[in-house]
Amino acid sequence: MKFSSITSAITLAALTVGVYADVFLWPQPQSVTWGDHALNLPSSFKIELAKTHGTSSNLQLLSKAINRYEKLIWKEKWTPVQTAENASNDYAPKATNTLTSLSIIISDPSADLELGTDESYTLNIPQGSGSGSITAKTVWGAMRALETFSQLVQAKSPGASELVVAKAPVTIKDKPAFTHRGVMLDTARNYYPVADILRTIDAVSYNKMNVLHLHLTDSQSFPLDLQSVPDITKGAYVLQGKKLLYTKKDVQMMVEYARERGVRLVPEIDMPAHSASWGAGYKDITTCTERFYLDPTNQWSNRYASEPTAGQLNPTLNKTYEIVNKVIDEVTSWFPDGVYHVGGDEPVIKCWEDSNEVRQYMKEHNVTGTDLLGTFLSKAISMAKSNKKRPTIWEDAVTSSNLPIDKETILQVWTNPASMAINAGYQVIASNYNFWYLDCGHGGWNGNDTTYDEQVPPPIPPEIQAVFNKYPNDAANWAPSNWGGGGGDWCSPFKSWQRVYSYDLTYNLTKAQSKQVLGGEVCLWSEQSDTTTLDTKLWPRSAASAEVMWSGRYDASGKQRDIGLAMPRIFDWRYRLLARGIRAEPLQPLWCGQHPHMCDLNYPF
Ligand SMILES: *[C@@H]1O[C@H](CO)[C@@H](O)[C@H](O)[C@H]1NC(C)=O
Ligand SMILES: *[C@@H]1O[C@H](CO)[C@@H](O)[C@H](O)[C@H]1NC(C)=O
Ligand SMILES: *[C@@H]1O[C@H](CO)[C@@H](O)[C@H](O)[C@H]1NC(C)=O
Ligand SMILES: *[C@@H]1O[C@H](CO)[C@@H](O)[C@H](O)[C@H]1NC(C)=O
Ligand SMILES: CC(=O)N[C@H]1CO[C@H](CO)[C@@H](O)[C@@H]1O
Repeated sequence: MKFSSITSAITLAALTVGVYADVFLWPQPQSVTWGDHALNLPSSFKIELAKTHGTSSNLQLLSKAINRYEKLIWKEKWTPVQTAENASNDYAPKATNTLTSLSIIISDPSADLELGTDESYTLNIPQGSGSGSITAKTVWGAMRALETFSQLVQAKSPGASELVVAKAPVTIKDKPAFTHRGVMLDTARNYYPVADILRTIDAVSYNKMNVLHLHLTDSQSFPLDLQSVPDITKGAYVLQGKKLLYTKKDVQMMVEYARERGVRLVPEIDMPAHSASWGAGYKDITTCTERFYLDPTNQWSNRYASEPTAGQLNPTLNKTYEIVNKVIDEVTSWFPDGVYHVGGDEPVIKCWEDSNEVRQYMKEHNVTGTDLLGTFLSKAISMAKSNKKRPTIWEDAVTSSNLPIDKETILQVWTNPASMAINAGYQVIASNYNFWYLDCGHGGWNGNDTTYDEQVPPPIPPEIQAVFNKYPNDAANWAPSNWGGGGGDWCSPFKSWQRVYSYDLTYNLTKAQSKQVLGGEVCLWSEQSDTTTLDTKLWPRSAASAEVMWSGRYDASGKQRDIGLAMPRIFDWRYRLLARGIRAEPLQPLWCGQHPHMCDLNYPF
């Protein structure tokens, strides 16, 4: 009798210590060890910069980051939405102590944010009362550590206003698998207000990504208010009387906002194709802008452009290069990052051949359209280099046409295997559209497309039936557009988070070749996206890519990371992004997060 009342007293005491939910981190650090204590955060809890390290202006940025994260943890008071995978992972600590502060030590505070910046860090939370520590080489690594720390902190109980770090002592040793970890956003097919870009920078940094690549201009619009070419904004969208522009002030604000969060803004002005919008102000330097993008045969091979609307820069005129030079000089001066994207994708020679002037030039100089493309890109690349920028271009000009482009250029690989670009001598950024194009799977967007009108599956066309007669096993692949097919979208299906997560950036590459992969970018082309859809299209799928690029496709033991094990963490992370103001789309019914693995495709365990 007496004995049992003592046991119940002990049980009561344990309950007042609290039972904390499991801790979910995203992206997964390279190494974590957990303990079985808990640390309360008193309201006096402080994150401090150790006093010993000089006066680099980067430290002021770090101070701002410290302020942000101090506010964030108290505002967020995170209560995990995901239930622990095993009930025993919801844990009752052996003891509860106090975390008085977190102290940051940086060894190289003047190291700048650039391609290749060291972002490694070590984060230590002790078991007993006292101070935790972050050690990092650079302030940029310390910013990543602050993000991780914020994810360790949770409400003491659901909805409580006290904070706790559970599972202490915690030791995290971390560094990214790839140096270039980005999101590409197309601001030309549809325009995004500046606030959207700032919010995207927030989300990029929460995911420990470090690049926002802005595909600023395209054939449809030129939203950049450049001063050196004043007529260029005649190519900007005007919507209900309002010109949709990014001014120099806007850009400076975005650049600074991004830098404070350890994010590089890489600008792209696409050329020589995807540039009809230049023609609104400078018609004489463009070709085929008055054309429909297809010719009357409607044959793809006879197109003037790969989508509406047609128009390319004329590569034979001195005036073209004068204007291109002004544009590149000014854009590179607005965006301080060391990398500049020259564009270069999807050139269509027929658009050039449409011009009498260009045809005449080709004849006189005995050059092909591909020669002209090589000349154009080489000139644009050397303009970027003369502004001390490392040029990047979309890969297809080099891999499809074998052009002799400066080997310092980074090739962004989207359609061909990375090995093609690497074997040709280039470093690459991986963005294969089969995995990382976030616009895919949304149906077609052409007007007057009657292919959707199929009330019943159409009969197999005779020429396809003939193939199946020969290769019956392939017949299962037959899918009419609306009946299991692509639904009028060139890159369907939709790339689900699992598909995004499965992309192996170094697939089929040797160790030596893999070293040439700088990282990757998920891409959102904006034909069917604007401010109303931005967050749901980007998040949480870009977060899946962020873990691939930070943690790597394989863990320390060489094992491929598992979609099943990632599910509960990304489920919780999506809710955390929501709490931070990012309208990330749901991945599953809430029920699934509350019943771990009960929504799995295969019988659990
Ligand atoms: C949960 O518990 C089961 C059964 O003991 C075990 O097989 C599984 O690995 C555990 N999962 C995790 C994530 O701890
Ligand atoms: C264009 O520039 C080239 C090289 O600078 C020069 O030789 C040529 O005369 C120029 N052509 C015209 C039409 O100005
Ligand atoms: C034109 O160029 C081709 C390929 O470089 C070459 O074979 C041909 O002899 C040239 N023709 C003239 C007239 O120079
Ligand atoms: C794999 O690598 C080989 C050799 O580099 C290359 O020829 C092939 O196209 C690659 N295949 C894929 C699917 O990447
Ligand atoms: C519904 C519709 O407008 N259909 C038209 C689409 O374009 C073709 C080719 O010009 C016309 O023949 C259709 O009438």
